[in-house]
Amino acid sequence: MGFIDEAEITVKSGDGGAGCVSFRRERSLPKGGPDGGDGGKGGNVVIKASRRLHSLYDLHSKILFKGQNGKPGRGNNRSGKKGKDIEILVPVGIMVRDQETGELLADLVYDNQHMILVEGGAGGKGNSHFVTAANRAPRFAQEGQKGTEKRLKLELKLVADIGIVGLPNTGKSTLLSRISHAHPKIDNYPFTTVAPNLGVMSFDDEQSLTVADIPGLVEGASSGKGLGHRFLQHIERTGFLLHVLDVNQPHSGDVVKDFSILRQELERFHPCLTEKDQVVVINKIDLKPFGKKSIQEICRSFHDLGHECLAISALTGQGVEELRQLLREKVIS
Ligand SMILES: Nc1nc2c(ncn2[C@@H]2O[C@H](COP(=O)(O)OP(=O)(O)OP(=O)(O)O)[C@@H](O)[C@H]2O)c(=O)[nH]1
Ligand SMILES: [Mg+2]
Repeated sequence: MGFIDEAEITVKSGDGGAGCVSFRRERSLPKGGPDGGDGGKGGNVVIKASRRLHSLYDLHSKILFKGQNGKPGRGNNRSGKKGKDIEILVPVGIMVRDQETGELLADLVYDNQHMILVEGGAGGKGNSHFVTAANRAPRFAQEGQKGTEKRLKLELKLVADIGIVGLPNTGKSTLLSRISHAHPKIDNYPFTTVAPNLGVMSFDDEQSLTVADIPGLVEGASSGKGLGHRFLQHIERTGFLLHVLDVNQPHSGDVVKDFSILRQELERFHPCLTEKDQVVVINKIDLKPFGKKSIQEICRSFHDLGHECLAISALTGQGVEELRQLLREKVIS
């Protein structure tokens, strides 16, 4: 369903460098002791989540990620250089599984979260470590440990920052297309949206937020009406909700009542959905509000109920920039 993106990759950590067999050679010390240094550790393969990325697209061209090998140890007790780690950058919301066993190795859910997927092999010990009373001049050193190879499956379940909810035909997809670069299908009938749409809302300073627009909800969705509750799972993990209401043609004849119908359906699905931070968005203010109340009066009714409220026209763009800035303040902080 829309949000899921998959990739298969192979990761291999670097081999450890070999330990060195060497003896001190100095004019004053013709038979110097062993001085072979240790091999360097192999590089790790690390996975890191970044909120700047939104798809696994970049990974498709690259399928092998390899940590650098450690360098061998040298004489004079000099250790070999450690192999460099390699970092795989992925979007936030990535789950990593072992391809063979299916075991979940990582679930990266916040920005900059990272973990080692395969640890580099240990460097071998140089011959100076193996001196014993019986053998003062060991002629052997340890091999470096081999790196580990794994085949992994990456699965992206985007965790949107903001979810747009509303009754059908209120302008949710129009709003998404205004505040982000997404181009969802928009039309003047209910249930135009049949699967979630996802957009990225970016700001001048390169900050960005992901927004999910889900199909319209109707009264009785919990008993299977309309498209039901099937898509609400996608906004369960969002931190913020926008309730979009149609001020021109409210379904129940009253915008405030429409809002309570919506809240009730969300509550039935999961009470956590009504506890999220949220803003009420009164849409279609380019048209005449239904009934006698003015836009200001409608907004006041929402304020009186304790909800923040913004009046916009997703079609003409009026109030949309204010909404974007409000979201930026509330969600990026
Ligand atoms: N006049 C006016 N029309 C709007 C506005 N916003 C959306 N519309 C119109 O309302 C209709 C429905 O818009 P959509 O964005 O598809 O609504 P939706 O909430 O996504 O609908 P579903 O996906 O079916 O639930 C379309 O004809 C839009 O052009 C607005 O601010 N003003
Ligand atoms: Mg829609």
